[in-house]
Amino acid sequence: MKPLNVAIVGCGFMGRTHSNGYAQAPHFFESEYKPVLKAVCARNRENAQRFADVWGYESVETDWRELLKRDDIDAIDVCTPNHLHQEISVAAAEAGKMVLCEKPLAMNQAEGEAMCQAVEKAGVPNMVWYNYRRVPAVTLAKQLIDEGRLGKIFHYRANFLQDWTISADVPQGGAATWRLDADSAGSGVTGDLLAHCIDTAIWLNGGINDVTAMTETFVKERVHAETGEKKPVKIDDACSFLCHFENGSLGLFESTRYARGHKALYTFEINGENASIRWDLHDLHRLEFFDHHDDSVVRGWRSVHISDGDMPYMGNWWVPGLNIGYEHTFIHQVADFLKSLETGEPFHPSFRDALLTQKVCDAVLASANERAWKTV
Ligand code: SOE
Repeated sequence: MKPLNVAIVGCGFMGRTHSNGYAQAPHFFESEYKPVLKAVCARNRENAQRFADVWGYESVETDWRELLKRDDIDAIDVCTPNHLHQEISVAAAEAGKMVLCEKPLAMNQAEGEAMCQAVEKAGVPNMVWYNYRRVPAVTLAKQLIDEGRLGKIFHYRANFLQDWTISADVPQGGAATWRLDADSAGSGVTGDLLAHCIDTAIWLNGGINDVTAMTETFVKERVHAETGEKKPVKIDDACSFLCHFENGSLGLFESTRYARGHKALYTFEINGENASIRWDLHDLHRLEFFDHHDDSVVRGWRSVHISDGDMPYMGNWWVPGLNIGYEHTFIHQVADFLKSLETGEPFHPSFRDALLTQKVCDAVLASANERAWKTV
């Protein structure tokens, strides 16, 4: 097996999901390549060392620039807050490293464009961790749509609902709450949650032409965790938008961190001329399917349990009837990335694919600010 020497920058929640992906992929998916966990980088050496001990990283760095000088590292995994994605990814590409970047690609379209140019100029493999494409039920939805089973698509509807920032005592900034600080995150739910919905939507239903959006920031001031100072909150707590897809269908998207009772309710529904599809992250191994061609006396929504060996990815897991979960989406992403290295086929979503989502996010925020339709 050829080693793929990986260094990860950042060791929070996402660092764990990716590390588990590297560790598990070779156990379940055959490949010429095997990820080797070479280094973890974090500003705090103790945190990095603890992470290295848990996940089996061979070494620790506290400055990501040191990783780029090392010949024993092939790929840089950027798991930092969003404001560091561009600088690290561009420098990594210029150093000839493959770049695997956490979503969203960047703080905005201009940064994203610079990142695409850097990886393309360097000719290095690249990918963005929009992991929900690789939930087997979502991959199956893509197959059903591509086979034409839905026919002409009229509607695409998606939600991503959470409730973890309702309390005004949640601070902004710092390790656990940087997503509330515009300087680190760029935006709120738009770049964090809607970005997932938009990536899946573009993948399943094609490009988005234009958008009209509204955002709200319900808690106007929060204490900054690092300075203790109370500062205005500049991220969007909630965002909804309407759009036109290039295929003529209409889109309706909603995301919030203020939907009491919902922790991570990502759902989508697609209505076509012949059939409809519905999916829900809380029940991620099921795909709901309605086929208008069914015999009318038994016609209705079916709930298909995605566990048989002929369903996407499932032949590599347990026996029919047994579920897999959230962490497997990252394992699938690693397995597919290794396959792309083997075959030389480009991996999707690439930086360029993720830039499309970034453009929609920018248009959504501009539309909400200006209270006007915006072309993407
Ligand atoms: C936010 O709470 C978050 O962790 C996102 O950042 C992830 O991308 C999403 O998959 C789950 O929710």
